[in-house]
Amino acid sequence: MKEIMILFLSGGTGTPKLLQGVLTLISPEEFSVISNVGDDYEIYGLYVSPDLDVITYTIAGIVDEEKMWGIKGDTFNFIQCLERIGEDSWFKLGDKDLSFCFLRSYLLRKGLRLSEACKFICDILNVGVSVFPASDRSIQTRILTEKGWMHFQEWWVREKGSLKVLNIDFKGADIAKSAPGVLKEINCAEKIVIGPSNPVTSIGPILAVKEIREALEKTQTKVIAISPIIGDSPLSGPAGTLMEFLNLEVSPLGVAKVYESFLDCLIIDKRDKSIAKRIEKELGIEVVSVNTIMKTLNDKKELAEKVLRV
Ligand code: FO1
Repeated sequence: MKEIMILFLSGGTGTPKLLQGVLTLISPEEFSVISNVGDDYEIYGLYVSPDLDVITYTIAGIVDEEKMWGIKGDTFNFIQCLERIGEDSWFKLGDKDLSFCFLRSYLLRKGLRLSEACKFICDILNVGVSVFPASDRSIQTRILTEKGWMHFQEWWVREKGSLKVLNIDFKGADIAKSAPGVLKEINCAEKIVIGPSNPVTSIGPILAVKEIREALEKTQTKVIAISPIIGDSPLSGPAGTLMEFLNLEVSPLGVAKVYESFLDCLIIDKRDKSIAKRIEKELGIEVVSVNTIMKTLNDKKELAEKVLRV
């Protein structure tokens, strides 16, 4: 039986870094994670789930901490072979990373659900934390550009995020149900934390699942978010460009607006103290300002301590 239950909603990069800090403070049984699946991408005949993987690899202690995707010390023989035969090789999937993606694809082909395949991989890697995909159904983040609609990975990695965003869609989200266990986690959590991930393409597809958004809006549990935006720029990734497209102010206030209907407290960076009053006044959301830049393990631990204390 779990004692304290903290539920994290996570994309890649920022929230997994925070989880590294959380792991220094509480045991894996005391928290669980719901992952974005909007970035999931079928390439080279494999089902790649970047956010599920970075969460799992981070908790297992094998993530490539410099990139915050892939496995540390991985080799790229497969990608080099593709290059040699003149195939597309822009999505740099490492060999060890590929083996887990292959296993997932194999299990899915055998008829398992994504959440079941995720549990298998977590067990192999001794990940004691319960990690859930937001949904077992495909939710695909797609971006409209002047070259037409493309998958998020094609826009972000292949085109280096350089094409103007004309529209964003979470294909399949309208009919997606939450994966088994997800609603129970939301309803039983003692605290819900939306990590410092991109509010549009990392947390957005999770919230696009109607059941999940409704459960967050209904819960009496305190919902906390950490702003991934400091000043007017994101800590990493395309959050700024995508928030601008949605006419959201690229600031912690813009982040608070995305989560407004269920958010109780927003943690912002101490450099943004001046915006705290606006958020509290305009949205009635409590604001806590601390250092949110996570460069060292100590930074991650200190931020995790503050999050657990709120
Ligand atoms: N990001 C890149 O910028 N370049 C890559 O070649 C790349 C490959 C890749 C392979 C597996 C994986 O799980 C993630 C990978 N990513 C790569 C990261 C990914 O595109 C995004 O950063 C996440 O989807 C955002 O959370």
